[in-house]
Amino acid sequence: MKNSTARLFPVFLILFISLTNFSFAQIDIRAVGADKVNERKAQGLLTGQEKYSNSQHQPSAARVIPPGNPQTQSSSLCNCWIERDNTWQIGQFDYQGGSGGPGIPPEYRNDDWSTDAISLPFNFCFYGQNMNSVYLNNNGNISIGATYAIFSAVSFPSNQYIMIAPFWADVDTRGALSGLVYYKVGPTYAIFQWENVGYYGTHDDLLNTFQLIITDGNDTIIPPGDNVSFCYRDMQWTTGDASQGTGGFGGIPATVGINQGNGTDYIQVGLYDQQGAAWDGPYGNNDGIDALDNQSYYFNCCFSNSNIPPIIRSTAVCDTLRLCVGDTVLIDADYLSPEVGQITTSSVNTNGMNGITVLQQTTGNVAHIQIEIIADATNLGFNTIYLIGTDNGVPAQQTSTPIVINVQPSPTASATFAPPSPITPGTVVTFNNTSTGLFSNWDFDDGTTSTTQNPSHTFNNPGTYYVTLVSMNPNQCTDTFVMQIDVINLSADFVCAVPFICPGTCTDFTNLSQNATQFLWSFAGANPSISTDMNPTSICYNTPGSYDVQLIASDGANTDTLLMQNYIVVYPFPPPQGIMQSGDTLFANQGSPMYQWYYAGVLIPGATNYFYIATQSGNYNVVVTDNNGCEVEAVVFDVIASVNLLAPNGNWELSIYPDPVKSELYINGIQSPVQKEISIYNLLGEKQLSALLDKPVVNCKSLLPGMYVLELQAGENIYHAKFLKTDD
Ligand SMILES: [Ca+2]
Ligand SMILES: [Ca+2]
Ligand SMILES: [Ca+2]
Ligand SMILES: [Ca+2]
Repeated sequence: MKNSTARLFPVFLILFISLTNFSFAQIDIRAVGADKVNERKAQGLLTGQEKYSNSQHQPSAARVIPPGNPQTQSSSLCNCWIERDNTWQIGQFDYQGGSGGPGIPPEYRNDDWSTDAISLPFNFCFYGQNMNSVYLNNNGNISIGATYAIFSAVSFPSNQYIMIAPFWADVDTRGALSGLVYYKVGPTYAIFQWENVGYYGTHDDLLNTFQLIITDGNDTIIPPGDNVSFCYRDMQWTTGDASQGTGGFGGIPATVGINQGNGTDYIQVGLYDQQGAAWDGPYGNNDGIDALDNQSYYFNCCFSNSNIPPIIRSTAVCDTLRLCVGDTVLIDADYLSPEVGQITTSSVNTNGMNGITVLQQTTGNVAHIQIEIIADATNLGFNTIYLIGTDNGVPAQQTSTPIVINVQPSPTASATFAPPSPITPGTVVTFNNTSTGLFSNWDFDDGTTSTTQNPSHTFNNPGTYYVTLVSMNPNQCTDTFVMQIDVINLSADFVCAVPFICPGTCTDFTNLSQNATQFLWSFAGANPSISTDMNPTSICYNTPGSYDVQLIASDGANTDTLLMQNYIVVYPFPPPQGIMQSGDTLFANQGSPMYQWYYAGVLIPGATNYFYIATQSGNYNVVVTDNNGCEVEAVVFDVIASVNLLAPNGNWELSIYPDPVKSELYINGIQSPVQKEISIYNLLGEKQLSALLDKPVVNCKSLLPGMYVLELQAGENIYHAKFLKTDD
């Protein structure tokens, strides 16, 4: 929309401009009244074409700084900015203008005013013509042939304005916080600087800082081959209130570029109307103000009506990059065609330098290239590489940007240390520096450092330490070497779940060591007697006694030993067992706390008394557990079951009747008057009754129906008989 307006606009304006210039420029601002002009702009009634003169303007020639001025310094792609000093002067904005003027000495704060022509003591080549004076206009531009009070910019090309515009927008330096516009003229250059300038109307909340340099084309203040430089520091606003801006943005965009006024010779960098750093090239979308921050642009605007070589845009390209071997640097550059529709390609000429990789390379109206340089030992000293932008104009033009890279040798950092990691707290570590650099800087990662060549250091606390050695050459190139040292609390510890065991049994050990990786166990009196397992199992002890266990835990470098004396207790052997058979009743030795009978190797549930009445013929065994829980076993073969008789132990017999019995059970054959102890067990060996008998009868009425065993103890003799109890 804006571009098409700009193209139609000039047809009507050529005559109009000369007319308006003539008419307004001749009217003294004092005759019109500055307040009235200001009021009209505030009301939106000024077009910017209106221009008034100031009859009280006193021409004062610009000071020309003599050659050899020590303040002159060259700018570079890396640092285009020329610092202002006391050889500069404030722009005298009281010659011609519109709103907000004329400026009043000494600061000449104003809105849309211009200086009188500033003479150039050199030829400034502008599209084929040598220019010897320019006007400095407050609104971010200089012009040739006429002052400009216009505050709303137009897109280039335009056949209206002969203008070099680092930032054509509605600058307003009347705000209290706004800076001023300065300039300096040297023998072969002129510099113009808008320093922290505010925007219309009188706003100073956002400020822009930018610089314009023009030269004779040879001055080294800007890179060779160019005669115009735009250089930016922080840029913060784009649009004044009279250009439909709000809060410094929106409305009619600011224009950055150069315009010869013939509709064909021009350069445009972009049109800016918004916050942020968006930038898609000179045309396309409007651009963000921060895309200009710290940028530099160099142009040769001496060519007339010809294809302009691509223009580089880069902040990273310095005149000399100093790199140490191994350093990595990224360089980004854009090449503007800059003509609408032209396509530029980017490339790099490494010129024999190694370690250069093209990471990004795009082609378009704006071509982008990103290269990575890893400084290589094969390129010590000065190297020159070239970033190149080539357009597809006729004839094709190429811009080759030299980048000088000084590669410095780097040392190699390396070291050894002893004893090896891991170490235990309090260990003194001795470092042996094998670096090639002259200077060493150690960081032990515990808050202490050293510059000793071969330091020793004590690590007092457990942890992982990254000891860093920086080795440095006299040229400040460095290399870094990092060593990991683990400081650990090594401890041997273990437990045995069952440290009290029966002879002939085995036990297991559980490792509780910390930070150990290797283990050596010693088991006195056991089989095996040593083990290197982490958790040894099946450590067997045959002989009663108390035994030591020792564990030596190691992390490969350090050891810790734990000796547990008399830790394993092996119980005495349990008393031997045997089975005696009496009839169908089997007797183990009495007096042990636990018995378990087995028939044919199969556990008989409930058969846990010291005797068992065989209910079927075959092989029986009993496992007897002693007070320590140790077991012993006895076996009896070929038992004949169902022999129901009282066992008299040889010399006399007893009998019981009736059988089955309902209540009174009589025992016949008891030798009186010896007192007898009687007990009745069920078949599981559980005692049901017991009594001292003074006559040979037992009342069995309370017994449940079933088979029972009567046990009679007379002195040292014990007798057994089986009987059946029935219901009444
Ligand atoms: Ca202005
Ligand atoms: Ca900015
Ligand atoms: Ca754009
Ligand atoms: Ca071009």
